[in-house]
Amino acid sequence: MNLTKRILEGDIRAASKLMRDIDDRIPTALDSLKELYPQTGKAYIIGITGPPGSGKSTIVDKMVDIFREEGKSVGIVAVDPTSPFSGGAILGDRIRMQRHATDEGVFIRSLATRGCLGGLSRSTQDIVNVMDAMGKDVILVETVGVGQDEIEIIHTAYTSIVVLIPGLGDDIQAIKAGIIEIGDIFVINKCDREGADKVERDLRMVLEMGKKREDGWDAPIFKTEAILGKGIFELVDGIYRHKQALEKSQTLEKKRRERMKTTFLEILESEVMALFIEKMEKGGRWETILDDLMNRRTDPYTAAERIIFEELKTH
Ligand SMILES: Nc1nc2c(ncn2[C@@H]2O[C@H](COP(=O)(O)OP(=O)(O)OP(=O)(O)O)[C@@H](O)[C@H]2O)c(=O)[nH]1
Ligand SMILES: [Mg+2]
Repeated sequence: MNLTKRILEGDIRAASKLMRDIDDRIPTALDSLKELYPQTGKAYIIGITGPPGSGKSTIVDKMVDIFREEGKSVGIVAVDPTSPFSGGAILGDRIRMQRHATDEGVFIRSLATRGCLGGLSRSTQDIVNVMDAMGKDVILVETVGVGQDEIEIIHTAYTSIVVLIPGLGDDIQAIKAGIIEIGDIFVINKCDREGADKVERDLRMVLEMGKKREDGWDAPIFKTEAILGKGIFELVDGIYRHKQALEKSQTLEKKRRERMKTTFLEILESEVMALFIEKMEKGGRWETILDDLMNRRTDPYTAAERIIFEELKTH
């Protein structure tokens, strides 16, 4: 039986094989992704981001308990852009979900920044699509909230959760610029620690100062103590309420459309780039172009236009 068929039947080993092939950029992976695509679009995608060590994985782990109790199957993608050590195999330390490792209804995959052509966001999307086609009801994407990449990844989610912890101090100002806008739901985790109320007050202030959201959604704040599972039920309920609000206001359709556009542009971009790079490498043209640029015989703008023009002419 072929790989695609096995994946559609929920075969975990087949799915893992495809995900490895995607990582290694094996050309047949693209064929499988094409075949799987019609079966995607059913899963509900949730993004969770926040500072390193804020408890994202612990929260995910506890949410999975609830989803499983409700009979939902779950996919987890842990994006790990900072660690040079991971690469699809780490399921141990950084991801605290071993408890679910033997559960057939939970599929966990971690992802690093390597193989960067097309970007982390594209790779995440591919993996999410495989899990979606496998029939996962809920897909959780965990990413450390530090840079632009993470924000892009979060855009693929329908509900985005931003995790903060006490003791961030003035950092909330720094975070504000980047990730506050993307939060549909906020979590203050590690509420057993001192300062949870202060973070909450600060966050509320920042949220109130910000402009009112177009979709009319008022982002709630949940206080959790994830290691003990405290507040997680309320959080999951908050996700369901957000989902309902999205459906009611037809924003979910809009989000799906936007997500589609991002994916398509990313694929287009990476395919076009791959094409041009291959072209330049083949003809040994890299050196010529670089020489010309170094000697100021040409400028990078003209050089780029020339390559594009030549390519278009030959088609
Ligand atoms: N005190 C306290 N510790 C917590 C809580 N939740 C999680 N932790 C601990 O915080 C540490 C980091 O938790 P993780 O869930 O791995 O955090 P993370 O955000 O996924 O970390 P990275 O993926 O490495 O960025 C672990 O030692 C957890 O046990 C909490 O509510 N209170
Ligand atoms: Mg983690």
